[in-house]
Amino acid sequence: MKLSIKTITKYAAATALFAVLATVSMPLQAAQWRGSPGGSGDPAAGEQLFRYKCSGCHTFGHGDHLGPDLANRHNQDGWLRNFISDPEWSTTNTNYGKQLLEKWGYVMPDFDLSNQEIENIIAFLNAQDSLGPLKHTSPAELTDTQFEATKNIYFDRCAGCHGLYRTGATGPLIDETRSEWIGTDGLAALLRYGTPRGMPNFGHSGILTETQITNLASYLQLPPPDAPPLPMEDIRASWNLIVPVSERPTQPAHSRDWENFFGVVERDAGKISIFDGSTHELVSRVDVGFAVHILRSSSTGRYFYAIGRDGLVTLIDLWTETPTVVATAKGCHDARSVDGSKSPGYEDKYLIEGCYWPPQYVTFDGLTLEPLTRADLPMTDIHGETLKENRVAAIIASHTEPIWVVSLKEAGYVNIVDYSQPNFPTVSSIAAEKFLHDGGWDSTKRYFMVAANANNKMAIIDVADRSLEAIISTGNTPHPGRGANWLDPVYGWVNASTHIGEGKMTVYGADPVNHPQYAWSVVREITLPSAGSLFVKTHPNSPWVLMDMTLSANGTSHRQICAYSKENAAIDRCFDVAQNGRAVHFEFNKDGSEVWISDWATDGAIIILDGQSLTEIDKIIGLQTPTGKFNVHNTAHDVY
Ligand code: DHE
Repeated sequence: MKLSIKTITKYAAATALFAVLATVSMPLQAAQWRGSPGGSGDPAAGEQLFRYKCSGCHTFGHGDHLGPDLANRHNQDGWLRNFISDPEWSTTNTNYGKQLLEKWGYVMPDFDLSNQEIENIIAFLNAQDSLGPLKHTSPAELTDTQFEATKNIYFDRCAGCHGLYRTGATGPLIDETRSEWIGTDGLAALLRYGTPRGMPNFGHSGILTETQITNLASYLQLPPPDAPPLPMEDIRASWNLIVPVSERPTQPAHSRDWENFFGVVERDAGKISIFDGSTHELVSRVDVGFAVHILRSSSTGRYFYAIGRDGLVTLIDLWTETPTVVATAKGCHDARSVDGSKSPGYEDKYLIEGCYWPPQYVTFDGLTLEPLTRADLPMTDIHGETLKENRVAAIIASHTEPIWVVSLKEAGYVNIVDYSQPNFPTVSSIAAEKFLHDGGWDSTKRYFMVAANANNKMAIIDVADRSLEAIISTGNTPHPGRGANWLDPVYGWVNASTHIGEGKMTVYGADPVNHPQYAWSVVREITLPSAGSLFVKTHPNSPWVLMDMTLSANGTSHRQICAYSKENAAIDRCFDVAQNGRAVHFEFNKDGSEVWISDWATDGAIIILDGQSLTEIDKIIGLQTPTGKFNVHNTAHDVY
């Protein structure tokens, strides 16, 4: 059954039940158990707990989900009791636990339940066996105001991974049919606690309230509303040239080494803080777009381009006395990527912004952000299927040709956009793999290596030949950032990705000239303590390849980073870096003698490690949700 607002209204009377589920003891089917509880547990309390905490991953009688269907289990209660009370121990020390890990790929989170709570859950499971599949709680009926507010929450928090039309990409498909199958309780539990596969715990971390979670779980069972276009006239109207080129300095108006500046994204503050990489001093803090995502450097490095999730591009001049915003423009309602023109003769001349919504890319003058062209994306994927949504993921600029390499997420094409031609046309469309996301250059800057993360693959594009070179299966949800290039003692030049869905760095040969026998094959698989990794990074002068485990759900690894020795081809150490939040993303300084890591928290920090010893040499505190960091030299020259 598909749910519409009308059918939801039908359930209005039952809806209030869900609202109280989170906080108040609620009998539901428990009336049928009273008087025959069985064991020392209370099945009614167990049902409440099951719905609130377990139903995100488990169904009762509706089939397997992220964990097994718990109807008619064939295990002894004793085993289950031990398993719930210490999932990590049971997974490591029992044969059945090992089988579960093999099958499901991760250890069940430990909810730290009391003995009585565990008894209650077991009593519920046993009692429910005779009652059949557990009925879903009806979704809440949303007023127009609640619907609008919830739509905005979905747009801000969920659409990036699941898509505006919920067709899935980095996160799974959650259209109304699948959402209805997961059910109101299951959706709420997922939103509340997240998953070991990388879904954030929006409730537990205090980002969403229980009411917002209830509304979102209900909203997901309705068809998605249509999203508006952004035509060229609106893009032009958004253009704000704050400092004309004629009023900007013709040489740096300060004596700092601006090529060693770091731009640090303070995501939830909507600000970029710019630090002097030589002295670690704050040089400037500028306003940028909502939930600012990343920075890219212009070809000369003089300008930073910031891209906000609201599609606002901000041009920051690093030559003014203190770095200053000189222009802004908005080419998308929702965006993640931007890059400048880097080919000889076109330095700093043009800019491209790729949209998550609408399906388009927009080009701008690189010095003023005057909007130049808007191009619709094709709405057919590599298999000929018609798409409702097609988002621009990673964009990378060639250093030798006047082209941008543009990944189309849902379509699975990598497009080549030629900025030397009038109207910036797409001149080549290379069929790669669906669900393209992030990636970077190989060591020669001929091959673009991009993760098709929902398909567990890396696609290798030969940009010089405009062809698909290879597809590599790497593991569960690869997420390399820009990736890392280094010389392996056996395999020559290699590149690597870590994974969101499993604790593993996969290293693949990337040296088709000197080591063709290993090129584009997996040559090493390096086990990490946890899944949840977002970034892997190195620098030509560093002995290390560094990786984070930002989304780890094991309680410790989210604070840590791991260092892999290039020389020994093994993990050397994993250690705590973040104190207040999660360790995320790396950036080396210009000469690779330092590496900067974010402690991603409301009261966040940048931890600066010595590039050789990896000991902490400085800490910049007082930053709000610092995420990505971009060194001018390394970003302009694609050093990673
Ligand atoms: Fe990113 C790169 C998309 C969430 C920090 N991220 C990218 C790229 C894409 C992307 C397409 C490649 C851009 C390029 O190279 O042109 N990111 C998305 C999402 O869709 C997603 C999963 C969900 C969302 O709603 O945005 C998402 N990203 C995040 C985060 O939560 C991170 C950790 C912090 C934040 O911004 O909220 C984050 N993404 C980054 C960073 C890079 C990035 C730091 C650039 C890495 C680099 O070294 O260049």
